[in-house]
Amino acid sequence: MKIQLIYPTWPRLEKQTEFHLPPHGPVVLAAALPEYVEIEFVDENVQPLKYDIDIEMAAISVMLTCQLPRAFEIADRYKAMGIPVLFGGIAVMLHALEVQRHADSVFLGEAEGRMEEVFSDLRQKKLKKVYDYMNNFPDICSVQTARRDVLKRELYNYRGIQMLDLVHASRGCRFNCFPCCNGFLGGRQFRPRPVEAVIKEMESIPNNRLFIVDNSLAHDKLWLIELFTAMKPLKKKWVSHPLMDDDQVLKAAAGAGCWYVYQAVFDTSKVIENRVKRLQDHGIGVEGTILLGTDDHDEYEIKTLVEFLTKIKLDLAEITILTPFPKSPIREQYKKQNRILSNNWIEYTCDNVVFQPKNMSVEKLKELYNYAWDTFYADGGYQTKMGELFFKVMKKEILDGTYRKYNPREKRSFKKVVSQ
Ligand code: B12
Ligand code: SF4
Repeated sequence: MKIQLIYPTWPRLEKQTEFHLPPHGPVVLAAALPEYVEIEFVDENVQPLKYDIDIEMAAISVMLTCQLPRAFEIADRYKAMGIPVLFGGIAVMLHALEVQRHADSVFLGEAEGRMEEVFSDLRQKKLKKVYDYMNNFPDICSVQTARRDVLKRELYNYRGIQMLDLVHASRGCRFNCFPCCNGFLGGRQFRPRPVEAVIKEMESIPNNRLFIVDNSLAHDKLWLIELFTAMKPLKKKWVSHPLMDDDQVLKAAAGAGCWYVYQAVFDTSKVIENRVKRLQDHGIGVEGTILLGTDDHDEYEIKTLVEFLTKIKLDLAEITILTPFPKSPIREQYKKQNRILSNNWIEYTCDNVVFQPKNMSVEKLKELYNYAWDTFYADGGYQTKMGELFFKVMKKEILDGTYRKYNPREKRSFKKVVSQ
């Protein structure tokens, strides 16, 4: 049985250099499909979608809200051709009712252990309208090594530089930060994968550079140390979301190849300044993630924050405009206050103002957003600073003998690379 698995395109942040990472949700889903399912995978961000292939179903994987408009176009076209359309992924869970209008079937939740049911229904032409597994999480041990073989790897490079492969070591997050939908999606309970399963998956990836996409690596100190200790011999270099601010953890992370981390910079306190310094002292780069437009932001606050970003010497800054995504705590608040200005999902890219800011006009917030990017990157653009980070990783790789020139067609396994 053949299906087309589609990852629709989405608009990138205008101020950021356009780069494409390999999708993650679809390859993790692919590992959960029954063996008899043959997959033709299309990542529309890097390759054209062709509708003239012989398939029994179009399966559309949607991660971002701003991916939905394009996903709906694709679904409507397939439905008009009489081909059943199944939707799944993060944005599908967040926009379940709206998605149902464009789908034959909608899958909500995590896919592991649930796909035999869906495909057996498809075979009998009895697909259900909704498969609802929200808050009914599969055993974390059932998460398999993702099927990266369905990707066309040569499409993921930036000017000849090898992009990172995405991998996850845990699900869930016990925090419930105001702009985030992860509490709704993966639940408030931290669910670590067994370390052996993660290491087995990492070993299988023919790329020395990884992005560990876990919500945050700040939940369980013992598990983190166990994970990093086991990762050390792999000599991978990796990027992640925030790391636990603990000397033992930072040391173990640096020893395991931590290249840089994302760190939210939400105020100008010593706590943030020291945290960034501690990371950098361990040789870990820092990409600050900065949200503009919260209720305590006025023009003065934003300009002071931007000055602080430069002062604390972040390696990179991803500055975005607060966006009230469905199912996030902040959206509920703004809805009650009648402050949502647009529900046009294509604008939910994090560089548009889609709500009424408290202390300034929409135009002023947009102006300050541009000011923040232009000021932070005044002495070298995004590309230059990103280049410097890549230079750092190359130096680390040369030092431990894992550096190799990128050859997209090379099929060597990672094991051969480390034994060089
Ligand atoms: C990786 C990631 C990215 C990568 C994506 C790379 C790529 N090539 O796709 C990058 C870094 C580019 C990215 C960017 C952004 N991201 Co992001 N990202 C994530 C992250 C951390 C992980 C996603 C993931 O891999 N999850 C693990 C996989 C295994 O889970 P999954 O996708 O749900 O898949 C499972 C099921 O859903 C199911 N499934 C998946 N697809 C399908 C399909 C079918 C048919 C079926 C049946 C099942 C199914 O099977 C899988 C296994 O169970 C999530 C947070 C999170 N932890 O989920 C945020 C997240 C998705 N991102 C978010 C945001 C806000 C953004 C940005 C808009 C803003 C920003 N600055 O971060 C930008 C985009 C800006 C722009 N316009 O360019 C929000 C989503 C908001 C929204 N509603 O749109 C999230 C949820 C984080 C949050 N804090 O709330 N992101
Ligand atoms: S922002 Fe990060 S730490 Fe906060 S709830 Fe979301 S995933 Fe968890």
